[in-house]
Amino acid sequence: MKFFNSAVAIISLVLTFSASAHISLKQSTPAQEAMLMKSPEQLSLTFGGEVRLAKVIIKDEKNKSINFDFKPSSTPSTDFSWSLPSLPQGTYTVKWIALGGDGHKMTDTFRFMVHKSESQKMMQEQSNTHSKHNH
Ligand SMILES: [Cu+2]
Repeated sequence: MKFFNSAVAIISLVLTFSASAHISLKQSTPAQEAMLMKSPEQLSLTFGGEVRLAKVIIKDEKNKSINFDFKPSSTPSTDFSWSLPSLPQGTYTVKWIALGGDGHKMTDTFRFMVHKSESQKMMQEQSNTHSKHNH
């Protein structure tokens, strides 16, 4: 009986872990490693299960936070989106912190790039510097 109890405890622990691990970021806009030719209008996150978002931070390559209208979610959901301010050319890192139904905390980061703005695009095409990029 004692063995049975600890076996059950271990099994439920394993199940809890795998259930939490299954909730992950399924899709985002901009996508991970996206190379955009203009500033994205929105940031959207889609999770594989319902989560409460505790924090979403966007930082530029100088580690400066971008202000947008993020508010922690009070009700669990799978889809979130916010409008973004106009982002200058650069590489951005999105960090999110989410809580699963069991209170398990999950966090991850992804990157996207904003290339030349529309007005700079013609100059970009003339000088054809894209091949000199090192990413
Ligand atoms: Cu490039």
